[in-house]
Amino acid sequence: MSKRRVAYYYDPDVGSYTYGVGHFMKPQRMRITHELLSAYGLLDKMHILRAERAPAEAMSRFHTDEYVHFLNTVTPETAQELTGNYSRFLVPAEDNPAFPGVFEFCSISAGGSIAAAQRLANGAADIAVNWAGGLHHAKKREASGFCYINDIVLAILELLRSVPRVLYIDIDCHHGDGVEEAFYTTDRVMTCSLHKYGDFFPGTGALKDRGWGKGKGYAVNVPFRDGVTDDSFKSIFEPVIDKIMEVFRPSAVVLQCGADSLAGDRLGCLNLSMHGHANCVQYMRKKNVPLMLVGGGGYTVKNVARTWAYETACALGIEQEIDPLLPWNEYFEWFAPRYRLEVPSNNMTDMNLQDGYLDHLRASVLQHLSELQP
Ligand code: V1S
Ligand code: CA
Ligand code: ZN
Repeated sequence: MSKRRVAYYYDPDVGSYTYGVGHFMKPQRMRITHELLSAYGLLDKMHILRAERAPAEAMSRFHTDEYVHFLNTVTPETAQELTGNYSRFLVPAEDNPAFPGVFEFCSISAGGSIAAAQRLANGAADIAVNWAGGLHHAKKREASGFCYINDIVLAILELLRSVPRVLYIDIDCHHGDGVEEAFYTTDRVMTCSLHKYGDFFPGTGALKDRGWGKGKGYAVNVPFRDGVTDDSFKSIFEPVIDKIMEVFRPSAVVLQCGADSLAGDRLGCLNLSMHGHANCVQYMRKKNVPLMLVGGGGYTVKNVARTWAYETACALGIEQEIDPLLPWNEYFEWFAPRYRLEVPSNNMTDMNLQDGYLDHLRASVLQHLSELQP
């Protein structure tokens, strides 16, 4: 397997922002991931880049001027008034608080993904990584599900300036609704989200939702039940991706690596091990198409850092050289008592294996995709 030029976007300030005490989203996870990369000696093996922070004008390529202006102005003190008692922009406020520095945090996240897209588009990198990105729920005129600015939509719009077709793949436990909605009526972007579906946020992403107008067939949804294992996930992911590569022939791929699909996540309910999750990165790398990796969800912080560090090694193609025992690092005590890299799966029941659901799901998605062929 040949080498890949990997560009890694990281802003050392990103870990200092906090959504507030008790909120599940912890920007500190990017700092811990970075520390693991440093401890493993991986930073010397890729281009480390600090992107320019995205200005308001760049965000307005997708979001409304009114919403971007609001985000650029709001403070914890003015939030109630500027949102009309939380009736617009930040609904609900518990999910999407107006935390101090929210606009700068969004500028870092979006700036990284836009710069990553530019680097892929101009051919200076084969794989570009922005673990601060992946905020897939943000809508044109409002925040949703801990996401304020949709860095993924902005990155895809940037790629579309240079390439004809972009494939978006989303392995976060939640449906990638904001990205799907943004490109629902176009055949230039195919979105494919795998997620838990049924009595689960955000409630969208049914198998039958497949795009509209020119975009009919270009939205792909894989709605899982609780407890997906590595084998179940792989048995759908690989054939579905192979079929998409055949019928859609993307010129670039954006892979959202939300880590709440891992076993033991505080919000998720799937059962992937680190290796099962990272198989998606390894599989896409082998496709030899410009590839962007972004973060997303992930609420058991130590496991997010483990997985994104390992997936960075996968991007470099040196995962075989990674010591399964964690090297000493600034956050070493977080990894007690095992001090190992692996995130194991657990013994929860895979509800997808009941009543032939998994086989039905795979067959349905593959059937939909075969209808796209001329
Ligand atoms: N599941 C879940 C969940 N938990 C919370 C939450 C709980 C306590 C807090 F202090 C703040 C938030 N919110 C939710 C979900 C949103 C999940 C977002 C996932 C994001 C991602 O991983 O895909 C990408 C970064 N929100 C809801 O379920 C909405 C409510 C309906 C229930 C929770 N309450 C707090 C708000 C309304
Ligand atoms: Ca998903
Ligand atoms: Zn999620």
